[in-house]
Amino acid sequence: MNQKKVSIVGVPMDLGQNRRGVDMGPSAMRYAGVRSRIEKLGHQVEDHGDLHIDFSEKKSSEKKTNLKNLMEVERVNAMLAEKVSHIVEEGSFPLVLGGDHSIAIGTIAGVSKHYENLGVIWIDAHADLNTEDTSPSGNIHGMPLAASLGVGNESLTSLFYPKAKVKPENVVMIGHRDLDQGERELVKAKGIKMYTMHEIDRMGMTKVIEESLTYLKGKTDGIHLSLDLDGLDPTDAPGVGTPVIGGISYREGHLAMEMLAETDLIVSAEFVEVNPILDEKNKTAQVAVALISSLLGDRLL
Ligand code: B3U
Ligand code: MN
Ligand code: MN
Repeated sequence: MNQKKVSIVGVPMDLGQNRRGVDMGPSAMRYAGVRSRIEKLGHQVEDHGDLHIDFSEKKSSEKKTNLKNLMEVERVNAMLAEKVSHIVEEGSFPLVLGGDHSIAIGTIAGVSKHYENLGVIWIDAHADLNTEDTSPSGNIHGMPLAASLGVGNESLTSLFYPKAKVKPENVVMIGHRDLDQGERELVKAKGIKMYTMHEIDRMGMTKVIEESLTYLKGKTDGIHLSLDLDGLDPTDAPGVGTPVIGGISYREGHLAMEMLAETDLIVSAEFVEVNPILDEKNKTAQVAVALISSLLGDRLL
């Protein structure tokens, strides 16, 4: 793999969901050696530290909506978009460490400003395609993909610039096994390409990634990887807020990352939902760091 400049941004956000602890995700991944692992691959790393989250905002007055902590989630995502956009401008690879998945709204907004047709590969147990009308929880971490497609509350869809950030035909979803009814309907209505665990079991991860890249190649000018650690099986990634049995194995995860690395099409990535409080001896952060390393070109030989 070509040597890159990689810029790490930590986003200790936990306001997009109900369980405390995911705010410690960036720390846990740093503790697991994310920087040195990437440097060992020959890349130049700059760690921008963590964005500041105002947790007290939780109790303050909100816009009239059932979206939890909307104002602070919106503020942090706007800051993140700005930061990520700047990193892309500098010719560096943004690597965003979460934090809950609501931060994908900011990451994708920042990257997509520089790409007419940004592709997105979304690896997750959940679809994150809810809106304030379909969400069973009001948790914004269940909505970032919908928001990036321009669907949902305007505060989220118009973040950074007032346009949809990604086109539905430029999205591939992988690893799903927990969908809400509104999400199913949106996948069908928008014709989004989705490889659930069923397809992974039937076709194997190799074919899933090959097909995904063939699907995105040609029509996209760069691909963002958004990886929710709960896409992996809870035996391999137990430290997540909403584990769902029957997920992607450690080996399948690595295979996917290695195949993505071989293409050189990935222009940015985020690894989210690591929750050290629910983890076993930082295992999930270590898995995340190992996957990051594979995505950036790590090979045995
Ligand atoms: N789809 C549900 C549950 C959920 C989404 N993302 C996670 N859980 N991690 C929701 O609340 O939108
Ligand atoms: Mn998610
Ligand atoms: Mn998830």
